Amino acid sequence: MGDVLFEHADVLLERQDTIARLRLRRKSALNALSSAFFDTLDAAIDALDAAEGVRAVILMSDVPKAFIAGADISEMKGKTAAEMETYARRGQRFMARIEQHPAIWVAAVNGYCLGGGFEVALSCDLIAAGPRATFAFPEIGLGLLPGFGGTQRFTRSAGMHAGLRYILTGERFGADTATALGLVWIAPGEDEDFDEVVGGAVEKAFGNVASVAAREVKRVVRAATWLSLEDGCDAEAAAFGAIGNSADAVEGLTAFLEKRKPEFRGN
Ligand code: DAK
Repeated sequence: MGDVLFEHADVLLERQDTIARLRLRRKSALNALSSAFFDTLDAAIDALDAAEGVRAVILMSDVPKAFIAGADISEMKGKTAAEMETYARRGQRFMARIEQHPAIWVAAVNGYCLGGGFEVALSCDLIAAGPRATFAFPEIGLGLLPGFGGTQRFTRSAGMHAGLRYILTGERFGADTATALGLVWIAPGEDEDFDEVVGGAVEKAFGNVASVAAREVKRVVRAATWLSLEDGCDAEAAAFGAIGNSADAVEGLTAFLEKRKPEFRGN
C-alpha cells in the first residue's frame, strides 16, 4: 500500500515511489464506463498529474470478475443521435488522455475486458493478461460498433483481418490468443499472483525509466501507425533532437562510460 493520491468509492489511486496504481472498483456494474465513472477517472488522472515523478501507471481492477465490462449499457439506451455522439467523444477524449499521458500506462487485465473496456486497455501502452482475461468486442450483438476508437486501435495493433474477425463476430478470446495477436506484454500463469507479477515487472522495467525518452517513444511509435515512413523518420529525428541533451540522456551516456547503472531523474 503506497501513498493515496485520490480516493472515491469507485476508484483508488495510490503511488509507491515512481509507480502509481489506478484501481477500478465500481463493483456493482463490473467497472462499466458510465459518464459519471469517466468523470471520476478524469479526476483521478488530474490528481496523478498534480503529483510529480510518476513514471508508470498500472491500471488495474479490484473487482475480481472484470477489468472493465464495457460501456455502461444502462446509460446508452434511449439516447438521441446527438447524445450518442457526445458520449462517443467523451470516451474518445478519455482514451486519448491515457495515450498521450507522459507516464507509461500498463493495463493489468485478469477478467472481462469487453467493448469499451477493451478500448481502454488498447489505449494503454502495454497490456498484461492473466489466466482469467477475456477479451471481446460484443458491440455487434448490441447492434452497435466500438465507439471509443476500438475499430482503429485494435486494427492497428492486430491487423485488418483480426479487426474484421473479432469486431464482426464479437468472439471472445483469452490471454493466449491476445498474445498471439501481439497485444500482450506479459501473461502470468495460473500458479502466479497476477498483481504481484505485474507490479514486479513494471517496477523492474520502468521504476527507473528515462521518462523524457519514454514519452517520446510513446508518441513516435504510435505515429508510425499512420505516418508515411518518411514523415515518421522525420518525427523520430525531431524527437531525438528534443531529448538528446536532456539530463537523463547526459546521465545515461555518462553512466555507460563510467561503467555504472544510470540514475535517471525523469528530466
Ligand atoms: N453496463 C452496465 N451494467 C453492467 C455491464 C455493462 N456493460 N456489464 C455488467 N453489468 C452489471 C450487470 O447488469 C449486473 O448488474 P445487477 O444485475 O447485479 O444489478 C452486474 O454488472 C453483474 O453482471 P452479471 O450479473 O451479468 O455478471 P455475469 O458474471 O453473469 O456476467 C458479463 C458478466 C460481463 C459476461 C455480463 O455482465 C455481460 O455480458 N455484460 C455486458 C457486456 C457487454 O456487452 N458490454 C458492453 C460492450 S459494448 C458508443 C460508444 C462506446 C460503445 C458503444 C457505442 N457510442 C457512443 C455510440 C462501446 C460499447 C460497449 O462497450
